[in-house]
This record gives sequence, structure tokens and C-alpha cells, in this order.
Amino acid sequence: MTTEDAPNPLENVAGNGLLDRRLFLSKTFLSATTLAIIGSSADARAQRPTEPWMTKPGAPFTNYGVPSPHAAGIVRWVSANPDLPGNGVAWTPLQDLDGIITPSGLHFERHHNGVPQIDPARHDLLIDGLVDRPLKFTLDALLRYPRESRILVIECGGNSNAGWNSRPAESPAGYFHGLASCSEWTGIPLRLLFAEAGVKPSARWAIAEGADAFGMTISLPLSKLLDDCLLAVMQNGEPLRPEQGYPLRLVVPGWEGVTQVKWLRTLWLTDRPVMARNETAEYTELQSDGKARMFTFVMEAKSLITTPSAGMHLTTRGYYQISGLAWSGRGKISRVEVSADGGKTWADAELNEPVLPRAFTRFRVPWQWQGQSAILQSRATDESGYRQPTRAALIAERGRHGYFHYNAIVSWEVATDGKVRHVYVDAAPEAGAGPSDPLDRAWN
Ligand SMILES: Nc1nc2c(c(=O)[nH]1)N[C@H]1C(S)=C(S)[C@@H](COP(=O)(O)O)O[C@H]1N2
Ligand SMILES: [Mo]
Repeated sequence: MTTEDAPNPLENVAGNGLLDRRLFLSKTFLSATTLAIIGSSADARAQRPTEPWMTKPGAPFTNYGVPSPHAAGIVRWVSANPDLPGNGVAWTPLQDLDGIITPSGLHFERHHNGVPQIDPARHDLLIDGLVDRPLKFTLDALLRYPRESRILVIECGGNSNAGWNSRPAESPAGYFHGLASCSEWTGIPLRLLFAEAGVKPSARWAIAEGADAFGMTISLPLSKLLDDCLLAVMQNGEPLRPEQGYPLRLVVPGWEGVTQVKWLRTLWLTDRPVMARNETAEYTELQSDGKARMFTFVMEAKSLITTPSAGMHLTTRGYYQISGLAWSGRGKISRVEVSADGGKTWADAELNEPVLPRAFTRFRVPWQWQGQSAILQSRATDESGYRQPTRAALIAERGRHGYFHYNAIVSWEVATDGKVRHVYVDAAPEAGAGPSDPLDRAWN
């Protein structure tokens, strides 16, 4: 960077205090922060206390590490059907995390009838239907096939559905948008297994079934399975967690979570979809034009600011780093813009590497908060050119019967006292909202 390029840390690039993202590269960066400046280093050293952990041996080794007790509050938030505790969700606390990988123990959960405790020695995968040779793979056999690893988001189609509510939900960011998590998945490309079985030319769909007591059944176009789907056996370097489908799950890059069948037991090749509960009674939606949407597999681009976000409190004025996540089921995120004035002006956010297709992308932008009220927003654009819509635009397009696939721009209001809450900024037509707000049936 040349001297002429060096941004003035106090120069706004967009309204209400947004600073140039090049500030992150600048040598003058520290002047914008609130570091404690020490006087003489000798004095400073002498004044530092000797803490108890500096003088006695630390804890012994452990077989499996757990977070610090001081980070023990970073947990999933469980919301299950009281009459049927196995049917519900557990949200990823996106507001407490950074980077792009969701720790396995905090990956969101969505089960329809609990987590089966599968004995891998008694589990196998059947590939049958329109194939030349029906095959049953034991786990041992599967583990000999070549594997690939991909960092991918899984997002429930019902994620963020509180956005359809007529009043803004006041929950922390992750308990609103955290039915999305990003892991490194390692597994066998499905095309290898289908090649073993020999796909008959008439096969167009595969019906995937899980071994859970819900008997999850989903129809998937064979073209997608042959293109880029994995039979995952590992998550973030270790065997899948039971909650994520141990010992086998389908990973369907960029598509809604319900397609990514956990505890996978059968792939049945057919010439047509089976029209199961989760593709007809659910996941089929009436539009404002009176037509129904179904088999809406791809999760469109979405982004949200995770810090600051609803429920947080800015206690001191000065420099802040706005940080958040963007992702798209269509590929890479190409741009994230941030606004501090409710969408009037926008600044480009810095996209942290790696920027991977269908994975979380971490974005950051520097911001000066001098106690003014602000409305923080982010909007993502993906490599297909698709740009995340405003809430009003989404409602105009999809009507008020929506429940799934809510991906509108999220607005966090920072009040003059520093408290952050969720607000709606645009005049969306609230009339015609359903009798109950969608959050009331968050486990559908
Ligand atoms: N067998 C089975 N697979 C399933 C489900 C289920 O209940 N049973 N839930 C689906 C739904 S709706 C979602 S959103 C994802 C959630 O994956 P996760 O719990 O690993 O986050 O799994 C999908 N696969
Ligand atoms: Mo889902």
C-alpha cells in the first residue's frame, strides 16, 4: 500500500461512522482503538500481579478437551416441542463465535424424532431400485473408498423464519439465524458408490432414508447426487457427531438442510420423486400469485452482522469492528456491504480468507461509534450476481404465507445508550400476516 492509499482512520467511507476497510492494513490502526497505553515498560512489569496459576502446576492431561469454564456460556439454545422432546431444534450461538468453522459441539441440530444411538457394526447402506446391482455397504467397506473434504454450510430451510413475523423477534443473532453452521465434511463422493451399483438410464431421482425413528424420507434429483454430494463420515476431522448423523450422512452442498439426510440407511433410485411428508405437507409454500413453490432446494445468499447484534450493549464509545457471516447456496460470496444508517449508504466490508463456495465467509468493517443511534445492516452478493433482498422486497415477492427460505437483510438498531436490538426498517405490508407468527412453530 502506498502512502497516498493510506486511509485516514477518521475518514468515513459511508454514513454514520463507517470507516475504510483498508484501516485493517494500516500502520495507524492502533490510534483508532482504545488500547491501554503504558508509561515505562519497567514500571509496567513491576506492577503486574503474580496470579495463582503462575506459581503452581496446571491441570493434568485429558483424553478429550472441553472449553474453558469461562467460555462455558457459549452453548446451543434448545427449543423443542414439549409434547415430543425429540422434535425440535438447537441453535448455534453465532453471536459468540468467530471465523468460519462451527465447533462440532455447537453445530445446530434439527431432529424430528431424537438422535438415534447407532451401533456402527449393525448399520449399513443399501443402494437399490433402478440399478444394475443392488449393493449393501457395510461401514468397513465404505471406509475403504476414496474420500474428499469440503468446508460447507448446512442451513435449515426454516432458518431465520422469525423474520416473517409482523414484529421483530428480540433474540440473540444465533437464536434467530443459527440454524446454519459450517463444518469441514469428509466423505465418499456419491458418484463412486453409484458407479459401483450401476445406474440404470431410467433413474432420475433417489429416495434417501434415515435410520432414525422418524424415518426421514427425501426425494433428490440424481443429477445433484452425482454432481457434488458426499456421503460424509467425518466432521471437522473426527467421526460425525451422533447429532449430525453418525455414522453416515448425506451432504448436499448449498441445498436446504432437510435434504441432507442423517443416519443414512437407504438410497433408492427411481424415475420420480416419492412425494414424502417433508416435500408436500412441509416445504411447499403458497406464493403471493397463488401458485405454490416446492422442491426449492437451493439456499439463496444471506448475511448478518454477528457483532454487534441484538442483546449486546456497547458500553464505551470509539472504535468497533463490525463482524458477520455471509453465505450462498449458489457458490462464493463476491461482496458484502455494510450500512450504519439503515441502508442509505453502504461501505464494502473486508472478506476474510478463505472465501469458499457454499461456506461461511467472515466479513469485517471498522466503525466509529460516538454515542449516536445507528441501524446496522449487511447485504451479501454472490458470484451468480444474486443480491440479498430487503425485507420489503422479499415479502413483495413471496407474500405473507412464507415460512421457509427467509433471507432478507437484517437490521440491528444501536440506541444512544449502546443497547442493540432487532428492528424492521422498511415499510413492509404487515397486513395479511397469518393467524400465528411463524416462530410459534419453529420446529416444523
Ligand atoms: N434422518 C434424518 N435426517 C435429517 C433430519 C431428521 O430429522 N432425520 N432433519 C433434517 C433437517 S430438517 C435438517 S435442517 C438437517 C439438520 O442437520 P443437523 O442437525 O446436522 O444440523 O438434517 C436433516 N436430516
Ligand atoms: Mo430443516
